[in-house]
Amino acid sequence: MDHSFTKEQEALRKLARQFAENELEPVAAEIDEQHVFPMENFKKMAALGFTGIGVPEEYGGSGGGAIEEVIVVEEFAKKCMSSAATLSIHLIGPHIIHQFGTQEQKEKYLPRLTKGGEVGAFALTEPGAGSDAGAVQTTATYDPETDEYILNGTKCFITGGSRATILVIFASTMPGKGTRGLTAFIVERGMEGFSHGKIENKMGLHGSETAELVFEDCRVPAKNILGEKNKGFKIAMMALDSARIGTGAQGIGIAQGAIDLSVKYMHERVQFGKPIAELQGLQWYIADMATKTEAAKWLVYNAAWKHDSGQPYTLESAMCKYNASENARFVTNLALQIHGGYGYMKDYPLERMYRDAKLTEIYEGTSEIHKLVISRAVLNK
Ligand code: COS
Repeated sequence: MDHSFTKEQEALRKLARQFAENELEPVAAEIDEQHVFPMENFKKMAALGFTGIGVPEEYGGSGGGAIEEVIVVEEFAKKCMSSAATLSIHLIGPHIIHQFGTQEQKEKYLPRLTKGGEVGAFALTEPGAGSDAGAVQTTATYDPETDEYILNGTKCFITGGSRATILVIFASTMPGKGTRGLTAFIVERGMEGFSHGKIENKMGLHGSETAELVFEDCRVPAKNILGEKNKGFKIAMMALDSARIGTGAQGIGIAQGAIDLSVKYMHERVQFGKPIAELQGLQWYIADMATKTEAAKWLVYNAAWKHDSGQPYTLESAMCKYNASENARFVTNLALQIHGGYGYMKDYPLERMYRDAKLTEIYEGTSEIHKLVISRAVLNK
């Protein structure tokens, strides 16, 4: 059993770390404060190949797989969770178009979503279809005269939805059939009848815009169906299995970032005549934070390795996301506590990280949904 990363993966980590330190960290507080999506940083990510991870070079991608995605997202999340989330969720689009798209769809959309620097989005959730993803109410009705589908409905909480130009959205082509009547469509910004609604005012992740999407008689060519008609639910589930590894990577990254800050602070901060690193109560906090984060990392790396080696990984992806997200909240909470009053102030990054970490327990499936997926697999249900 060999746990080591390849030389190329180590070099990628170095590149991602430098990018995070030089480009992401300096703007992390500002984009949080101003609630802005850093489009110029996204373009820089594209120029360095980060937005094309997992897509072959022939389509403008930079190759690699889930392990490479984990490495980059983990490094980004140490410094700026909004940027890590933006990249991680953007990657769902190119990945599923590459996996399920026709040759024509791949040639048309992948170069734009990879080196082209356009933002992608994945739109499944609706006001009445969150954890119960099969309850999608957006409809897609076929018009045989024009060979188009007419989409009507509203999506909500869509990460990157206000910036995305190429979106994979899920609509019902057989209303009443639930999970067995959903179809995935590739929708482009500019298609008549498609617009984004309000941008949400969230607790955290302010540098990643979360938007409502509105479809009002939006005509989408039938050739934009992704995969098979009425097989969209399985595409969504497979996309989420993969995406949840990315969320796990966000969780381990932000946890490690919080540990790094805490270690530095504990050596610098003097109370009772000595650095607080010498206080056993806080040493035990650090021991818990480091141990649990190390365990979380290996669950994430293992899920990524199973993904890349072609093995089933639904269970591992659910476990790693559930564990890494709960650990991210646990660690950022203790890191804030170690920083005391300073941790609660906006002058330090901990209060932002604490708010940002919380979302990992909710998006891409809640912890409760992951416990459902895990228990079903363990109990063979
Ligand atoms: N991969 C492939 N297929 C899958 C799958 C997976 N991981 N999970 C389920 N399926 C298939 C099932 O095999 C079943 O196929 P058949 O119709 O051939 O029998 C079908 O999908 C329906 O599955 P199931 O009966 O398990 O559906 P449920 O309605 O019980 O829902 C959960 C399953 C709860 C797991 C699903 O709705 C879910 O993941 N919800 C959370 C959604 C989410 O994460 N939202 C967050 C944000 S999206 S941006």
